[in-house]
Amino acid sequence: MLTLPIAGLPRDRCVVMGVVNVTPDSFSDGGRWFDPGAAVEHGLELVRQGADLVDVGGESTRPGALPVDRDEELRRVVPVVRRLAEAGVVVSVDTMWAETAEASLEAGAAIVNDVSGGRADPRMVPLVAAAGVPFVVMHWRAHSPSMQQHTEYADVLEDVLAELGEQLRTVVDGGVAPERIVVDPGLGFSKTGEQNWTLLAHLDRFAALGHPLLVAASRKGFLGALLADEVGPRPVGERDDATAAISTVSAMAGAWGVRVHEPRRSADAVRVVARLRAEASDG
Ligand code: PMM
Repeated sequence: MLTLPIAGLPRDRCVVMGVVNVTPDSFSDGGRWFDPGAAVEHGLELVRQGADLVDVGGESTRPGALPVDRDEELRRVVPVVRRLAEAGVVVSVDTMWAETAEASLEAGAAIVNDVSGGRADPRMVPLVAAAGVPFVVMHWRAHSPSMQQHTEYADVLEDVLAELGEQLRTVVDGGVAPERIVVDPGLGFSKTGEQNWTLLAHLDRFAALGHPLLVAASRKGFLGALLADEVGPRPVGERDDATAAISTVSAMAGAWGVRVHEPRRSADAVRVVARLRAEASDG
């Protein structure tokens, strides 16, 4: 298992990243933490429930979501990042925009999580390189309004690995230290439910890219479809047990981290896996 040099994070097990969406429209929890005070309180609650770090985002990336004005994203995210960092929480900022990333780093964020892996904003890679902070590079093809029109692959696993590999080279060529890069298969981003399962079945291939691996399946639509009944897909708020199952699978595949909305179950899951791995390596 590859880890990241971030003070305050465990290095001996998969870390749990709790999600705070400061948005009115995220699929999983849209609107609930839109008020900055409520968002900060929610971030602290996630830590009490077992999150090792908190990912703060101000722009919904669900399929079809419309882009947010840059100033609005800054207004949503930066105060929440600042207050959580001041409270001693390790914060990652979920943004595609260099300006928001820069202001968040100044406010105390320790990681930049860019779902576009530096493709949306040409200023992002130079900023992260200069700041010397860890950078999450996710597999990404297009912005939210059109991303589900880009789910054509000859072979989803090989194509996603190749496209992600190409983006990793761009990011490294742009000056980001390889040991500070986290890779993410980008579940649900220009992928159908079936394609997500194919990628999840081969997490070892993503881990083998040589960077810490982040898996973010939490509450996503393909879990709702898997657990559907005659009424329809399993509602978003009732997908946390399945999410924790994916956290188990991810930790067993050697993931550095899992990004989840409900950390308690995943915090337990990653501890079970760490204990078993320690036993297996002792034995
Ligand atoms: N998914 C969402 C948002 N941010 N970041 C990374 N690195 N990987 C993801 O898969 C990812 C992400 C969308 O989910 P949300 O609306 O619940 O935050």
